[in-house]
Amino acid sequence: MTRALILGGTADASLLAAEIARAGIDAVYSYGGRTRAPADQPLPTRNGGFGGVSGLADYIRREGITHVIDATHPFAAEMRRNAVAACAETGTPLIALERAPWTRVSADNWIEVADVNAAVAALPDARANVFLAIGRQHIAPFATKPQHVYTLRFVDPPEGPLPFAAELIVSRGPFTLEAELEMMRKRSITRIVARNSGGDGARAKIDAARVLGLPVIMIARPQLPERLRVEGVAEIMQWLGHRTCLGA
Ligand code: 3Y8
Ligand code: NAP
Repeated sequence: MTRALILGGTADASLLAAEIARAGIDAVYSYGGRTRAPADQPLPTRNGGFGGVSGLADYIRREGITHVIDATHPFAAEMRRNAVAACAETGTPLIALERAPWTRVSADNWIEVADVNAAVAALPDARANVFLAIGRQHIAPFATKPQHVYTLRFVDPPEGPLPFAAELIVSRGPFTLEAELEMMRKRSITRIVARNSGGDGARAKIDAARVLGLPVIMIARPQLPERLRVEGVAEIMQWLGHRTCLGA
């Protein structure tokens, strides 16, 4: 009897949860506890860490999980690595639902970097108007270049003071091209820092940068251990042995 654990927290994971609920498959949806009011799901939901690899392995055994679907974000590297290790330890089938990275088109002006520190180094010395669209957890390194005018965007209001002076937008997305164009023009943004999340929920800022001819410092995805990965919900449903109304 199938009992699936969905490691969620993304728009794709929400689409998958809807399909799994529609198919009547026994499943649990898991959030990491990062935001104050995560979106509701049509499945039993848990919130917060498992307690590392051993905590996840214990959870799998205790809850009788038969399949694990890693539908977390491409930058949720620790969760993704833990899922590979815990599923290997417990012999549980694992599949990743992972959207393709965005690929640069000729009209894009991208400076591709490996990580946040390289993104800071890629900023010019001369004052620029920088939109940091990388969330709340990884902005501290930008404090080493305080000469810039920063606009940040968080899902929730910050608990404490920001590590440097910045304009803050609190919004959870997904975002639209029109709204991104209006925001960038209003704030005279001259440069954007983004992570190559892929998917549609965050790509509007990349399209807006192209329209406005703005450079994007694009942070590449972390390297992850090999595991079975697909890009579509229908393929996950087939892997679970269920046909889907998506027509696959
Ligand atoms: C808690 C679940 C939906 C899902 C929305 C997607 C789209 C909008 C794009 C920008 C970039 C960023 C950030 C972002 C996107 C979707 C999707 C996506 C980027 C929620 C959610 C959770 C989180 C966690 C949050 C991180 C933060 C990252 C903001 C829910 C809304 C920047 C990633 O304050 C914090 O601690 C927030 C942390 C991890 C990255 C960071 O390091 O700060 N996502 N985002 C999930 C959990 O607890 O398990 O609250 O409902 C999900 C979504 N975020 O409903 O359509 O699917 O990708 N999320 C990035 O760099 O791309 C925003 O602003 O342009
Ligand atoms: P991370 O750094 O890879 O994970 C750190 C720890 O958070 C994990 O080791 C685990 O704790 C816990 N965790 C993360 N995701 C979890 C989940 N879905 N269920 C249960 N525990 C989880 O993760 P992150 O980058 O902070 O992402 C956290 C959540 O936000 C994920 O659900 C992810 O899909 C979502 N999200 C992240 C981004 C992003 O940019 N990273 C963007 C959009 C959405 P334990 O070790 O204690 O088990």
